[in-house]
Amino acid sequence: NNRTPLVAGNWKMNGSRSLVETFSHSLNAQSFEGLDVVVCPPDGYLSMFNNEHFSLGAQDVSHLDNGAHTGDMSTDMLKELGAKYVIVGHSERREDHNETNLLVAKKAAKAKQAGLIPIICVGESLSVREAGDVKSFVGEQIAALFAEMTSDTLNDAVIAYEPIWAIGTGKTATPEQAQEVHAFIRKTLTEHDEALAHRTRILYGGSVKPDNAKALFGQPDIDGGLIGGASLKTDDFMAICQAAI
Ligand code: G2H
Repeated sequence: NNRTPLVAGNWKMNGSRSLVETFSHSLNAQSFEGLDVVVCPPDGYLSMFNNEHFSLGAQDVSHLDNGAHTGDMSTDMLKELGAKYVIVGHSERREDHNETNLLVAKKAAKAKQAGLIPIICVGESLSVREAGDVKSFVGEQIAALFAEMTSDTLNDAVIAYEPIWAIGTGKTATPEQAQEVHAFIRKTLTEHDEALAHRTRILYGGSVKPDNAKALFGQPDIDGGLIGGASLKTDDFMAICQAAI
């Protein structure tokens, strides 16, 4: 395939001004030929980066333009702060803020419309997996996107498969388990638009570490990773980036 691999670090509610400086320095000292590298810090840190060799992303965005929505950030604000990407529908937002498939689809559509690249997260809980319902569950999350977006508007969007049972738990999906769902997601996209399915980058997320990254990224339908815990240490994050090249 000719998809450019992508590694995105999701700092979640972590980091500091000094970590921003450390990352700016370390990542700019490196060149990542043939790889897109993205760092997604809390919004307030976005404009503190000096990002010559990598891009910035936000961790969430409002599906609305502006107005009386205390605490929310708009696509235009994120763009002014330097974001090129935005994560939408992370399981922590779905859980902590009751975000539904419909809202996530609206956020993704809004991001695309504003010229941001959405990294749309999907993935099942342990109970869904144990019940054998992974494909119907993830299939519904993908189908919801097409209710708000066409294959034209989904163009260039990124999908991240993050099994909830593997997030921050140290339990990674095996490369085979991940590949099976990635292939399913690509097949689901194919049913809508074959060219879109071929182009779309599908990232794996959930306890990716330097020592398991290579095997995961080596799978045919895994086009990089969304990295949480290991994205807070420059050495680990850069080792994971190297594994994707
Ligand atoms: C999944 C992932 C990054 P971690 O949430 O989004 O986090 O790598 O810590 O499991």
